[in-house]
Amino acid sequence: MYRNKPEFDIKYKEHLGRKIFDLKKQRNALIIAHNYQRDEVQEIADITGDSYALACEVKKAKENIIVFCGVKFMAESAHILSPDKTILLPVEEAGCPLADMVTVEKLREQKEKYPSAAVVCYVNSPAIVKAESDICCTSSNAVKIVKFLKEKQIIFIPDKNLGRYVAKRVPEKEIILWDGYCTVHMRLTKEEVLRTKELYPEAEFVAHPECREEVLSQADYIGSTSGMLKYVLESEKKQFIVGTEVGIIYRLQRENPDKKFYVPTEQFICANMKLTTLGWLARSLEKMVYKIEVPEDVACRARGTLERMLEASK
Ligand code: CIZ
Ligand code: SF4
Repeated sequence: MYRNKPEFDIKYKEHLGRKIFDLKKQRNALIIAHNYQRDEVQEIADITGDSYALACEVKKAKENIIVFCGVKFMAESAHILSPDKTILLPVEEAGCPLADMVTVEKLREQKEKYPSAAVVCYVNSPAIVKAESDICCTSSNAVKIVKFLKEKQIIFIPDKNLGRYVAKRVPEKEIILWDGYCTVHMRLTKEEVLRTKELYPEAEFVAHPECREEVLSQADYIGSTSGMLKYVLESEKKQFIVGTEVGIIYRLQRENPDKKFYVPTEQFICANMKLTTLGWLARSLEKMVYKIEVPEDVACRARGTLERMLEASK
């Protein structure tokens, strides 16, 4: 048997950290990380945020090489909005099961069934599906986008929980839901929330709209990761039960050192987001992998869908 010495891990991280830093300088690259990434990846990144904020940062960046620590649809959106930049995804297979629950073929069938409906596409979707949609949305602007559209009927893809959340707030529209869901957010049950509330009666419950309806009914605040960060920062409360992927706790804790955060289930971990480690990040910079490129004919249409969202959420 061999018992590892704790300092080994520290030295290994230091070594990788230095390597990443040197490679980043050498390549003049920018490292960006989603709010659900591992703590150490968020720590080494130049910018952290949600997928939409990160895509905007890529557009603004002066660097031409961007390492996107996140999942594939996010890197695709970055490339769609900044086609002249090199977008690297450190782990090729880091995908999003929710995004994969919608295909162009199935969407076309639905569009034929509801020819006068507008298609609103959550950012968690493949580029090719964005290209077939009328407008994009994020979890923070979905209500605004649906209200903004003149169509009464809306095909909302692919997240049914977010779609239902929007439908409740925009009753004047008919929202046609898609049977897609985030496999991670769906794991949280109402019972787990109630149990955690019993343990921490002073805590407020903040939840992501990708959670089940029964879970959202228990929330004091519902919003995207950016919305949650803002809400917690501005709140006078000192304790929070966090209803989204655990990676967000890194920033919540860093920005609110005097506040306490509780996780309602140990299962709130997105395996795809956690695939990116410091080792894969270093390799990505070293070998310049994996380049995410959306073919220009698809990118051009998907760009229109994303830009219509930017216009509508002004
Ligand atoms: O849009 C994103 O970044 C996702 C997937 C979650 C969130 O609310 O930030
Ligand atoms: Fe996709 Fe859910 Fe993971 Fe986000 S948390 S990347 S929606 S599987």
